[in-house]
Amino acid sequence: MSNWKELIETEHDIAEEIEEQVDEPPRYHVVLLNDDYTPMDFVVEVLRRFFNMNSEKATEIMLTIHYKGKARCGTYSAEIAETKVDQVIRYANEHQHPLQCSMEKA
Ligand code: TYC
Repeated sequence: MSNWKELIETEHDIAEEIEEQVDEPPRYHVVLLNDDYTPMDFVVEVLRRFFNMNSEKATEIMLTIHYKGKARCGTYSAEIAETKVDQVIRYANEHQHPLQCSMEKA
C-alpha cells in the first residue's frame, strides 16, 4: 500500500520537474498609442484590418486608447507581434498618419 503511494508521489514529482523544464516561448502584447492627429475612424479600421476585431470591439479599444493613452490589441509570438507592428506603422505612414504601435513582453 505505502509502495503504491510512494510510486505515485515519485511520478508526480517527475511530472512537475518536466513541466518546469519545458520553457514556453515568450509572448508579446501589441500596443497602440494615442496621438492628437490620427482620425478615430482610421484607428478603428486598423484594429479591424490587422487585429481581426469587429466594429464594436474596435471602437471600444480605440476609445480606450483615446482616453487612457494606450491599449493592448493582441498577444502573439515575437515574430507575429513584430510583423503586426511593422504592418500597422507602414499602413499609417502610407496614409500620412502619425499612429504609433509597439510591443511589450507579456
Ligand atoms: N486621439 C485621436 C483623436 O482625437 C484618436 C486616436 C485614437 C488616435 C487612438 C490614435 O491610437 C489612437 N483624433
